[in-house]
Amino acid sequence: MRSRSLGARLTSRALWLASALALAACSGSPMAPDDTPTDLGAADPDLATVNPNCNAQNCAGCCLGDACQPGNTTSGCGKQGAQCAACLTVYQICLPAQSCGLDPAQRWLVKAVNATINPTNSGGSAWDPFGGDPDAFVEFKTASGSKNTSSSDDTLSPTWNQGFAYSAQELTTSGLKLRVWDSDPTSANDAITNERTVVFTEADFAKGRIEIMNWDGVKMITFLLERN
Ligand SMILES: [Ca+2]
Ligand SMILES: [Ca+2]
Repeated sequence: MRSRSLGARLTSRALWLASALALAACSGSPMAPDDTPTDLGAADPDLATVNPNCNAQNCAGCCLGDACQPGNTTSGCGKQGAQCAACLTVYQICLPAQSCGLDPAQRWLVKAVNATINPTNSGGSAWDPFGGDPDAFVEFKTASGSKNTSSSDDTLSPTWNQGFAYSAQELTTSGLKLRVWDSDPTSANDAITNERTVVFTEADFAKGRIEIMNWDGVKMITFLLERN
């Protein structure tokens, strides 16, 4: 039992080391800082696995096997002799710093797909006279102005499939101020939700969608993120 548990500990340490190395390679980090030319000796056990044909000393880009690559393409991204990374082309490019990431200039369509609305407003009344269901639309607001989807009328399950395009830079910094309204022709529109600022993350772009649950009068709403 003792040796078995020691074995498990060693395996877990090996896995940890392997993931740490993989992370360093993905982020294009340089090799360990002590890998200076004076350290390069057969006696140094740290350097046993350094590739003599492609490493931090002889490759400014990234290594693909023995070959040093420029390290600035989506399929081979990296610097200072790190292993070349393949960027996730759904949303990443090889950035000027030679690491994979979201292209800040890329424009993305943020599309309101559909929602489920509570049957009553916060006061417990129907959204419209005579028990009428709401005519929901979504407002998208940024520093440069406000835009609305059209309304999906007389339903607690609106569908829009409409949206607007913004740069990744804007979506990941200031974000979007979103709000759902009930369009009312003869009075001020009823607010189905309060305004909510959504700042998008790389994980949202990787997933290509966000869902918001239990947002005031909205039980659930889905937005898609599509390259524009
Ligand atoms: Ca109303
Ligand atoms: Ca209405």
